Amino acid sequence: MIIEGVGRLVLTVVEAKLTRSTEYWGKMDPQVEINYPDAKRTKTWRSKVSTDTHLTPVWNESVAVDVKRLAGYLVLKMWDSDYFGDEFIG
Ligand SMILES: [Ca+2]
Repeated sequence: MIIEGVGRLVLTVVEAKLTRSTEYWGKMDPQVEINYPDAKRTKTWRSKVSTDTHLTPVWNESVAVDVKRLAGYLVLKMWDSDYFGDEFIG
């Protein structure tokens, strides 16, 4: 996590090392979701899907959050992208 400038929190999702696969066959396609409170509602940001990386996904993506409106918790989730609906990893 990098704090940049005044009033902006820049969250950078870099990489992960997963300890299990949720696929029966084939490679995982992990994606990171960040939920953050912005004023009176929760906003959701999702990274791109990391393909062909299986258990060692790499994203190197950032999202900027307005700290003045941030009043609560950041919730990070990871999903495996699937054609018939994404699967929750953790
Ligand atoms: Ca998948």
